Amino acid sequence: MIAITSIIAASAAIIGLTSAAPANAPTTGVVHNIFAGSTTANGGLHFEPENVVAEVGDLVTFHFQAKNHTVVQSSFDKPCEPLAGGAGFFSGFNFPTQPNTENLNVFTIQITNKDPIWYYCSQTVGDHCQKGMSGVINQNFDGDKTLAKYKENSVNTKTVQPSADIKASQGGWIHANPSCAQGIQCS
Ligand SMILES: *[C@@H]1O[C@H](CO)[C@@H](O)[C@H](O)[C@H]1NC(C)=O
Ligand SMILES: [Cu+2]
Repeated sequence: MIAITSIIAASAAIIGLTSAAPANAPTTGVVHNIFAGSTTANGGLHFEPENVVAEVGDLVTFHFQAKNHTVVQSSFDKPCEPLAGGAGFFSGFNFPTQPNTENLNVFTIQITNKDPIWYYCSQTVGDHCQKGMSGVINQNFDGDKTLAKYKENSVNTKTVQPSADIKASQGGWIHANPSCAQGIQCS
């Protein structure tokens, strides 16, 4: 687990790729790290871990690995499409990464309620979402809206980008990857 202080320190030194600053909401100090592009699972078209339980005030940090992935918030009902109304998060295409490294930057969101958060990778070259590159935070484990079902429903969809400017991130913030200062190779 990464201390919240290192996240805040890292975000202060940022390159300003994204407009959203860290939310002023109270934080628990808990950071969940999710790795986009695991080289072992599903040919790298994978978020690891792809099913996370997080509390209100926790942070979720996406670390990008090899290839050129994104993370986009979606609904369960419309896989591979952004959440309606433009309210969801989007990392933007800002993280092309060399094999066996992590990107120099990460994308962090804050959990503000306990509703399920569905997300996918919007890379169309190679149809990442249709091939199962998706995940969930706070799935309702009593219901039938499962991640397996989301992936099944993804297969015949067409990926939609949240905005015409595919680098325009929203709903979270881009900041220096704290792992790079801790011995992880970054590119
Ligand atoms: C990343 O993917 C996007 C969308 O397919 C593409 O426009 C962009 O050129 C890619 N970047 C690199 C460095 O490959
Ligand atoms: Cu991807």
